[in-house]
Amino acid sequence: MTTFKDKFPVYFHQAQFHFHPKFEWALGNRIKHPETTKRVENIYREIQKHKKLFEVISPERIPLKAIRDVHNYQLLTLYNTAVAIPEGEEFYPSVFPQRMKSLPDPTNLKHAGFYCFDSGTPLNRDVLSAASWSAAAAYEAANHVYRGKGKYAYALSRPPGHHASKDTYGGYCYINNAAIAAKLLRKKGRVAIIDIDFHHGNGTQEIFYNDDKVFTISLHGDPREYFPFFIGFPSELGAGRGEGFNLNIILKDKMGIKEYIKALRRTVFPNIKRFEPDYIVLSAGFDTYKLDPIGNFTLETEDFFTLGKEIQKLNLPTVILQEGGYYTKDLGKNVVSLLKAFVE
Ligand code: OKP
Ligand code: ZN
Repeated sequence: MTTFKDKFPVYFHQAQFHFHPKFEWALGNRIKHPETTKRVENIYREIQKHKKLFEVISPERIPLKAIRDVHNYQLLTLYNTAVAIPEGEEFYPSVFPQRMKSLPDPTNLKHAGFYCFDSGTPLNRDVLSAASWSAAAAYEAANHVYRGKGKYAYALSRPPGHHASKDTYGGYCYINNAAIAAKLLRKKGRVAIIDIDFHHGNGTQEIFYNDDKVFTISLHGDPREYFPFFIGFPSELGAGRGEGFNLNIILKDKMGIKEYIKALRRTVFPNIKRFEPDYIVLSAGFDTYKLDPIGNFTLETEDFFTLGKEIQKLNLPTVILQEGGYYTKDLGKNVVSLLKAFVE
């Protein structure tokens, strides 16, 4: 008798295609928004090309409780307010009160700046749906691993999540997908989140800053030069019970796979081994790619396999979540290259 191996699960919902941010303000210039549906289309297409390896699964609706575990009521109310924005329009806040004395009202779109920290993350009628389904994909990928259905799962989570905190959105992120996944997994054990996106995972760091059961690790470009600019330094170690459970590693401009692996082996893995996690959540950004228009590293397509193998060799149940990556043409190839390291 022939036995068939389960295919590698890819969680994705069609509603994630229906969100089209138009612009972002980048250093004073209005540019076309980099977080396009072309990104998901390219990944989706590449995954369809490997039908023998992957199975696309549409997630169920995410329990509201799972989102409320990560975000506060006001932020979600604001997304709900944005559902009333007319079709084809989007809203960018232009006043950011920085927690000055204020009475923010999340049912008033003009107050959006209280909850937002950049000008690249528009609100429109589709945000709530697209971000919820993105979170649902992450939740089900985590649940797949949580229930022991398989050791690995991937969520094509788009919009991405790692910049969204409990009460703020920004950096193209509205709901923190990695936090949704980690909150579920931490019910059964310790979780290490490894963020390999080019940008610091500030939202994820903040959500677990006081948590000693979730170790947040981010490797990224220098925040003095790159988004999110004001956070992501090695001196940020966690606080309270969470002290010692946050790790930031700044990598040099133009850095390639050799230096990346060196940072993993020298700093990340010894810390992970000491922590003894039961699960890994991998915030997988591909804006470290050599041709990426936003990131400034020099990884090649094959390097994502090498990088994935390093993490796979930890031999732990791993949930892989899509974060950034803006060189659309090669994005799918890069994603599949990383995922192949986990295909058994
Ligand atoms: C989101 B993720 C570049 C301006 C930067 C924000 C970058 C958000 C990155 N023209 N704007 O971490 O990939
Ligand atoms: Zn990024």
